[in-house]
Amino acid sequence: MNIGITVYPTYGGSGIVGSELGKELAARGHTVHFISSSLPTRLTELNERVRFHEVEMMSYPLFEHQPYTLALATKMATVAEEENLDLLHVHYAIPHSISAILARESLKPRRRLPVVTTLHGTDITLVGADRSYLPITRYGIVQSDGVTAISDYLKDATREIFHFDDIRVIPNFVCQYDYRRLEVSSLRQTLAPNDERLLVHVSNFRPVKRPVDCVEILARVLKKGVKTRLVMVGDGSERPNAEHRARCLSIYEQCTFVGKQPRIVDYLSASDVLLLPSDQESFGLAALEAMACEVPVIASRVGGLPEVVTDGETGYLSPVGDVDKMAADAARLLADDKLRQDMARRARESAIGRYRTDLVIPQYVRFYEEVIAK
Ligand code: GMT
Repeated sequence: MNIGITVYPTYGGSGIVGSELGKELAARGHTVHFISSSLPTRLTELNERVRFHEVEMMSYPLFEHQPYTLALATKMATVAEEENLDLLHVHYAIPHSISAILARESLKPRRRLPVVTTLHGTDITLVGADRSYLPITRYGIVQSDGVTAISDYLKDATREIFHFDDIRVIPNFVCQYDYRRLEVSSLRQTLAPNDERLLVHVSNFRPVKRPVDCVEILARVLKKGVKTRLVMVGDGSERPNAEHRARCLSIYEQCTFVGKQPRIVDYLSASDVLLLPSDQESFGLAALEAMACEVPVIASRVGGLPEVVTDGETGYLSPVGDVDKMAADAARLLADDKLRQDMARRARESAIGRYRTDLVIPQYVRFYEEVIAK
């Protein structure tokens, strides 16, 4: 198949999922055309089967805000014609599904261009549900030729908010070969030089991820007498608040803020437990990637996280903001090697057993075939 894929190139899990999906499809013989404002971060290598088409934006003094949605629609239609696309798959409903539908309609009746929209979470629960975007988001979803969601939770949320439920749940996935525990003793030595246990948090440090809670959890774990450090991977608006809180609690020396990192697997492989205390999480790709690297997860019991993390088996779940319980669970795990190692093994088994690429990518391919055949 010849598939067009649009993602947000620089930010968030939906861009990662769309980019990895494209690479996996290409590895299975399909040709993938990424259509986006810049090269998606995870797309390090372009070749005959993985191509990139940049959306060009004309600036004009009259445009207070550049009409990206229209420029994207134009590019989608152009690529569809020039590259003979069979289907357009957009990740994140706003504004990508609207652009895709405009592109599809502009090509009628010359060419058929089915549109598949994958819902990732905040496009429904935060942005899409906002009064200013709700009707147009609903339109984009209803008008798509096929809609997928990354968890049962998100399908249910979409039904409730948008009264629409013709949605196929296709979960996020992880490559079992790329995401596995590596030997990274020198990184571990740098991050935990005195043989401390190591907590890790990986996110884009937006308020919804509650990174400040990670610092609160570390403070409580240390009070329980477990020698521990925290490595904070990523960057975003909450990072200064997390750093400030660590200074206030006099534990800044036990934290390492490393910013955005290209080799997340190395940081996961160096760590003992992942903290994901999010306010909302429709799936929790960070949890899945950690589990694949044998890192148990301490997370909030929200959204799709209970589908990914099994409480007491592959990690522990707590109410949002319950840093006391999260710290108690973390301390127990960090102090008990046998408990942690058992959980780490089960975490990998669960991640690979349910979400490995071989299981999930064919679900997308089948869905495309069904949509094209409609
Ligand atoms: O929350 C983010 O990091 C960004 C956001 C996105 O759309 O890029 O993530 C959503 O999609 C991810 C990939 O499918 C999911 O793993 C995240 O759970 C989801 N985030 C939220 O629902 C808050």
